[in-house]
Amino acid sequence: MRMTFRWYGEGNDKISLAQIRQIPGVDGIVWSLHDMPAGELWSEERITKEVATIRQAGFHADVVESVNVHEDIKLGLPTRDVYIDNYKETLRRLAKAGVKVVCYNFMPVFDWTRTELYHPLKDGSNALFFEQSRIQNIDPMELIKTLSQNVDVTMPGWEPERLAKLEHTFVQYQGFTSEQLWSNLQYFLEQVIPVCEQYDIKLGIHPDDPAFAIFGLPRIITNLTNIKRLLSLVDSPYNGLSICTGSLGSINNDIPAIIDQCFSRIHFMHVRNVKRFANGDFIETSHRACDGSVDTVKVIKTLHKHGYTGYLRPDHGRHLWGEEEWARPGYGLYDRALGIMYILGVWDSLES
Ligand code: CS2
Ligand code: MN
Repeated sequence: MRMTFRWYGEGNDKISLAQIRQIPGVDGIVWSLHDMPAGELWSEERITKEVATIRQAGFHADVVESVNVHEDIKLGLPTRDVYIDNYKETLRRLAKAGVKVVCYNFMPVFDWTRTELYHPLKDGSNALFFEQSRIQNIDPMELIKTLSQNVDVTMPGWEPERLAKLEHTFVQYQGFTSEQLWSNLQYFLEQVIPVCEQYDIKLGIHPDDPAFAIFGLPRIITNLTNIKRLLSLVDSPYNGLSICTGSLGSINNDIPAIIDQCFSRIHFMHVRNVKRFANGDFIETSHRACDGSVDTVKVIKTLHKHGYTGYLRPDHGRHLWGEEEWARPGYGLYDRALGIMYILGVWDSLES
């Protein structure tokens, strides 16, 4: 297992590489060009510069999360081919810069969705929260406006250019079915995977978060059956997975079973915990197994049993010790660092 940490880049992340350096066990930075609109070609200069910054600080830059997929590709519009060509060229350039794995997702319109960013927990910290009844009764535009009011950072999938077009995008998705989404995903993978094979760069799709349809938009990367279907769309090791225990844990998935059955295709792991409530709400918790609904110990044991040598990172953490004042929602320093120590603690005890 190779421990990594997601970092949003110089001037864009309040956490520094020097701080990350002090977390035991982290040897790689998961990065992206976060200001790059989905569908744009990434410039070689920008890629080289970012990789150099990361390497100079003593880390590898093997994992990119994410290269976002343009909405026209998901919608299957005739204009998709231009964006797919850009995607292929970006992959070639990343591979040349030494990148090994690219994480992406195929969720219509939104990346991860929550109804509250700072929901209080009993211990005095706060965390991302999802409340079913609020999602059902709120207009998505209104939700986004409310959530982004007090946040001066851009969250993944909430980039300004996406939000600006939100109303129009919703109209485009009217009547859109999950089968259409599957077929557009297949079209995309059939084009892109041969490039991955040629340049030795692996794709790992991130599960949908939460793992069920919201706002009437289909979501397909949600459970074992669908993950197997995804893997069979193009049967190549380069068509792989980023398994996120928190996303899959938003419903009652047997994550160790998913790892068992799809192990050879897992290139990247996100480990975090969520507590599900009987009414379908869920809140993000510490990484500890007993704090949430995901048996994170069993997840780590299962990876260890298979001899996992791929990349892994802690995912969202709670906001601790007042860091919600400055940290990006879900991406503070403290709980992700604690999460790493927990994951490594379990791993090391298995090793010994
Ligand atoms: C996060 C996502 O929701 C999550 O679990 O890890 O923001 C993730 O980074 C993207 O969906 C990957 O494309
Ligand atoms: Mn994740």
